Amino acid sequence: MKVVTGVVGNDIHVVANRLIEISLKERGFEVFNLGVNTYLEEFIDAVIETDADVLLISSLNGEAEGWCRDLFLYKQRFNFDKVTFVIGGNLGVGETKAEDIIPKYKSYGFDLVFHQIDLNEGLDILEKYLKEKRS
Ligand code: B12
Repeated sequence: MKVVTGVVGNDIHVVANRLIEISLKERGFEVFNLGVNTYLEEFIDAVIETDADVLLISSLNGEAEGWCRDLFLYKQRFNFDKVTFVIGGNLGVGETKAEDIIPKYKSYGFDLVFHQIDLNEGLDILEKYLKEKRS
């Protein structure tokens, strides 16, 4: 399965991004890592060009909301039925609660939202979700 990943917007925190690439490869995914400082439009282009199954966006500085809220517009424009949209990391600025944050990102079109969740826990849930989607 193909995964496009990277860190959204003006965010330059790179360490988790490297770990995500390594972990996804170890789990058998083909990874297209766009790295830090990547804008939503660039992610969408890459998903189309690679015919990806998953878009996995990471955000650490907490500013993803502003960069990602147009996802639903791209989902209206292109047929992304087979694509699973995932976002994780620190999804708000300052002290934020998952129960406030997750519904917002879901309303933008993300299928799976991981706010301050360990990477491997999130990837386990992603794999389970993909298995169920295929069956
Ligand atoms: C190193 C660091 C920096 C370095 C980054 C160097 C680099 N090129 O990577 C520098 C000094 C440049 C920096 C800058 C800034 N930083 Co900084 N930085 C950190 C720090 C200390 C460590 C981040 C890190 O690398 N951790 C190691 C990785 C492995 O852990 P992680 O990032 O937590 O990632 C894990 C999870 O988040 C998760 N995860 C991540 N993505 C995803 C995706 C999915 C799908 C899943 C399931 C899980 C997942 O998996 C990872 C592994 O378990 C953190 C504080 C901290 N202790 O975490 C602050 C922190 C991330 N930074 C912060 C801030 C605010 C900034 C600045 C805005 C500061 C400023 N005022 O200038 C700038 C932003 C720059 C920018 N444009 O993005 C805040 C973010 C706060 C928020 N979200 O509310 C933090 C949390 C510090 C704090 N407590 O305030 N930073």
